[in-house]
Amino acid sequence: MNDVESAPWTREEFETKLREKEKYYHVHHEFHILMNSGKLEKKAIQGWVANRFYYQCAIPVKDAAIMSNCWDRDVRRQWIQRIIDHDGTHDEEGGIEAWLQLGEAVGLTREALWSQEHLLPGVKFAIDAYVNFARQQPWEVAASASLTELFAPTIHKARLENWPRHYPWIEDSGYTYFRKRLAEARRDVVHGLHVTLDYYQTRQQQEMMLGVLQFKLDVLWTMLDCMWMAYVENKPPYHNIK
Ligand code: AHQ
Repeated sequence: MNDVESAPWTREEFETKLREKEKYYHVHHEFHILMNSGKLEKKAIQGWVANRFYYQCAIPVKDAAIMSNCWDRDVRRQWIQRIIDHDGTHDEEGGIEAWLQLGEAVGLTREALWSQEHLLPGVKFAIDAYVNFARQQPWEVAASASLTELFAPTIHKARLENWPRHYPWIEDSGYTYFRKRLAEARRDVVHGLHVTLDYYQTRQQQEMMLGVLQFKLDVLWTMLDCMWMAYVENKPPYHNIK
């Protein structure tokens, strides 16, 4: 390997490499393409909301795992906001409550979400892989996996623009989460990017980080593969077993 190829990328070059991963973001998955063009049946929307509830509940657990590995008080004082954003506080509800309202807005009960009765095995495996990754990796590596949110504002905006038109049966109260997340994702990405651009110094480390981001992109993509089988192909696990 000659010197030029092994030289670390500048911060700008590194950030560009990260942003080039947008093409693998799950907004481009056919499930989301059908969803945002109004082609999903009600049961597919309900299935997505119910399965994504497990992801929303996993995020604060994942972020607590990151904090449990982090000895830097200043980082923890910033990172804890992510947990509060989802769990809420005694005074103000958070994203998990907003997602329960999305569940009710699409015709599911809160109990149906909490019970995990719609949770597909493959969706659970993908999400649990992300939580376990955060438990086992150095906190900076787990933190950098959250940078798929570089691409998240687009997807929340797409839902807010397309769902009311395509799915008029969904109550407006369901959109609180997407509106809330627009600002939170933008704020979280600033911190996540700072941690990432500081931590990965050598070219080899920077290349490794692209692999970390691809792992998280794979988590999101795989979740939708499972939902495609269940709610578009109508072939949930064991559908053919009598
Ligand atoms: O609602 C989402 C959320 O709270 C988070 C936290 C962040 C992380 O720590 O990995 N990622 C994330 C994401 C959320 N919503 C997803 C969506 O499609 O609505 C996108 C997802 C992400 O981009 O990782």
